[in-house]
Amino acid sequence: MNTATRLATYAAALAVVAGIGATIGSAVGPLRTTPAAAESHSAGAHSHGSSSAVTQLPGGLASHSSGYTFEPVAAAPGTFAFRILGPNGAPHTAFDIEHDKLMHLIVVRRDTTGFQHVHPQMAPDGTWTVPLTLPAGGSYRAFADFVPAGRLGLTLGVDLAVPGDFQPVTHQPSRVSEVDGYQVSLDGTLTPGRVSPLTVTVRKDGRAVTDLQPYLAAYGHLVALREGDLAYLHVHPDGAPGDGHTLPGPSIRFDTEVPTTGSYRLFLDFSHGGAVHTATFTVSTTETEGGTR
Ligand SMILES: [Cu+2]
Repeated sequence: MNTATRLATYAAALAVVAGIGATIGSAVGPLRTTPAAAESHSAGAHSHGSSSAVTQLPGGLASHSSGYTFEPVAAAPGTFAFRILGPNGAPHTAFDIEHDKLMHLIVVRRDTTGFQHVHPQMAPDGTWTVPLTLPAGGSYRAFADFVPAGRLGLTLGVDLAVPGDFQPVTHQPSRVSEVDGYQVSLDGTLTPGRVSPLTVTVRKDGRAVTDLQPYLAAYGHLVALREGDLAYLHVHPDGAPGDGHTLPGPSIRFDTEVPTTGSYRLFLDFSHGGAVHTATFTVSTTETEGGTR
């Protein structure tokens, strides 16, 4: 498909997405990354010395990377559908499980409100579908976080536009989140280019929660987005349920690495009382711990 055809297809497909008359936004073009650098989990990934200068970007900034393409397709109202095209241009169907799932889809409005984390199902032809409603006007970013079988993990992103009034929300630094009757606090500092331990602590009605339920093979799942461009950052829980030393709360530890100075929005999914809750934080690399508490 040439670019014009492809964009026309996107527009036609997205007009159907969730019945919202969406059109494609500014999905950026191919960007140069190396598979090893693009999604490396190692703190030293930035120091691979080489004469070939390669732009190393965090995940989620491109719809195409390392040979794979995130392509929305037409879907019934209230449903989002897409394919991941492989290096040969055909829909890719072989994926490895990561955090209990073959595919993680994160959708958030570009002002980082309305965060959703869902798990699409794949048909044999490689088409993924998931119920999805985008409730308010604005430009949204959809992230597909997956691992092609036998390869390194990737996060690809596309924009979804929803017509309607848009009132952007700004976020002040915040290390305490109130959600569904829970009080969730965040400790730790973000240091650019270094793995920084972050600890979240979950309380309900002021009492420590010590019976968190496993969710996505952990007691919590943390997504970090850089404010300004929504770079998507991998965050790894430290310890897993059943490993003999990780307790089911009240604290959950994460190893977080942010690439640059700036402000980051953090979204913590945790499971308790049979439901998944999402706590939200806003942390700047320049603030010192305790400065805003
Ligand atoms: Cu997920």
